[in-house]
Amino acid sequence: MATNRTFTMIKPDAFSAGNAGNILAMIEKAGFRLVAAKITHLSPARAGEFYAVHKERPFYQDLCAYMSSGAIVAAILEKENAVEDFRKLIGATDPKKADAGTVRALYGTSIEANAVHGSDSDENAAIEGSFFFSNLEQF
Ligand code: 3AN
Repeated sequence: MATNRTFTMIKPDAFSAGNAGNILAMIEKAGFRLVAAKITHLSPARAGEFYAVHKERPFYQDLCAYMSSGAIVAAILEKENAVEDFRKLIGATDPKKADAGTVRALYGTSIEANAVHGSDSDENAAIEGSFFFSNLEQF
């Protein structure tokens, strides 16, 4: 995947609250192109695989249970400087600490249920995108 791409998930809290459309609109308004997107549902095992990097953290089990608790949107986004600009758009991990107007400040409800995921590096964006989309050369 090119380095002008990032990967996001609209998490179960935001999806079940009916905020997926508003969040996607915010993302497009900020200049990101939707390259690929799908509504899907992670099993606990798949959530565990996605968050394997956090395996040793105390919140890992809860995070996997939460991320497999309902439907999500998985999407690949394109924009110059995508990874960094998207992290600015979504705000800090803890919605209480996120800047006003960011996605997490608007739609997150807790540090765990923080509405969206955003890749933290170009390398992880590519890995995470491939986790959900197998035929990336078509996009
Ligand atoms: P970010 O998503 O901002 O990159 P990470 O990678 O540190 O944050 O954490 C991954 C996910 O783990 C977060 N999006 C959040 O859902 C959850 N998480 C992070 N820190 C905590 C915490 N202290 N307690 C519960 N869940 C957490």
